[in-house]
Amino acid sequence: MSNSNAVAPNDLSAFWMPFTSNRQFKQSPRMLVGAKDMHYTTSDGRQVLDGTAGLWCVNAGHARPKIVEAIAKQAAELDYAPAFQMGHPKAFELANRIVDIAPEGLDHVLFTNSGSESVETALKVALAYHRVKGEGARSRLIGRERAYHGVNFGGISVGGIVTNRKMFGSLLGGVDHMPHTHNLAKNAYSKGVPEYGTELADELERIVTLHDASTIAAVIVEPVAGSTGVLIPPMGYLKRLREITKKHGILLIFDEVITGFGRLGTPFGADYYGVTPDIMVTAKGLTNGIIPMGAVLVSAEIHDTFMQGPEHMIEFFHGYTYSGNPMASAAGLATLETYKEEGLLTRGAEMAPIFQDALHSLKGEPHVIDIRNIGLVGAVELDPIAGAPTKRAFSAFLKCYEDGVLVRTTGDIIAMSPPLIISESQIGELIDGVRTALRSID
Ligand code: PXG
Repeated sequence: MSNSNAVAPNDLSAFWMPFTSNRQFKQSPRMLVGAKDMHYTTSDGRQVLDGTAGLWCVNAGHARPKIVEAIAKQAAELDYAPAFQMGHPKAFELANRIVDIAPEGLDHVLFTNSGSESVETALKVALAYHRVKGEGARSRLIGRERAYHGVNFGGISVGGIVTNRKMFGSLLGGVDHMPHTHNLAKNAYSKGVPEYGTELADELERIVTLHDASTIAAVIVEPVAGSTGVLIPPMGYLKRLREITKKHGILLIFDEVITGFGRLGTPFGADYYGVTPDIMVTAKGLTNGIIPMGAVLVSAEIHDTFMQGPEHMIEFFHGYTYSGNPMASAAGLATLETYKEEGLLTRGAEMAPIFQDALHSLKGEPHVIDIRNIGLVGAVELDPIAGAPTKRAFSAFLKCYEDGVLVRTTGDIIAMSPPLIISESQIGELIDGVRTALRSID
């Protein structure tokens, strides 16, 4: 393929790549040089089916014209505006459009530049909210084992992935964790929301009893834990967390960085489960992954609590140089328009049964010990090679890529989260790619 971008850089050493086996990559690089709709183009001119929406973010597919045009136009019109004590119209417009599609009761938006920053922002809002209300003793944060809430200090403190935590000292104090909800013995090969384990939500009552509710600020959970390998909470679990938090005056934060913007077949995970949190953390799909941006939604009750004191005073001492920046706002607006025009925030619900059937056809293939799915998220868990965890899934990933299909792996779990525009035949192609890989690896 003649594409001037297709020339691979000749020295890969300077870039220390994120969450990557750098030495393995630099020995045999996997370089992407183009993308359109459902496909990437590689530096050697191959087409690769995107089974992961980039990193769970390109929900409308790649290089969508409306978004591309909006960014180009915005760059020429207003490239940057100071984020503090100044405004520009598109940030306000985008906040309104987000509130329009968000669950009822989430009425105000703080902008960030990533999921990790959205998490930090949400935790800080929660702590400050109680303090402004005169309940500053509520300083504890409760997360969950195996949770992923980004990579900054608050996020890894409430997060529960050991490899992401163990190198970084004692983290935030006053954090406790609920147990994760993964239960292969009872829930293996569940289709959609698994049946067993609702009572795990009652562990929150135990934690509240241990510390006393008056010391707890917030509970944070992913409606579906994505990064750790697609752990879908059991039936009734999130409703129960909502009841317990409400009863004790504890804020409930949903980290919807992955589940937001149509991934489960509903606009947000909160809609899928019929549970509204006090704070919702988003990023990724907000701008279709094109320009980094996150948004934290809060209830009117939380927002209004801060709006007091002298009017010339800053109400919340927090924000980023790029909060709501013009380029990201333009990308966000065009993305939400694309979702709306094409019905993408609910298309996942139509495609989910097709995806589910295709995915579960992998039962019985070599190494497979579980398959799980919800909306357009799927996971295939493999039996790890004794003494070499993660190796088998990584081999499957490499084989898939060689054969023209992009999947993600975490531990020995293969995860899939294709763009929401995926067709039935492309679902077949994706699953067949995984099947071929499973049959060819050790
Ligand atoms: N919260 C959740 C629930 C996430 O999944 C973040 C926060 C952090 O977002 P940023 O934008 O700071 O990366 C995430 C990110 C994967 C994968 O393949 C998942 C994420 C990022 C990269 C890869 O599982 N999730």
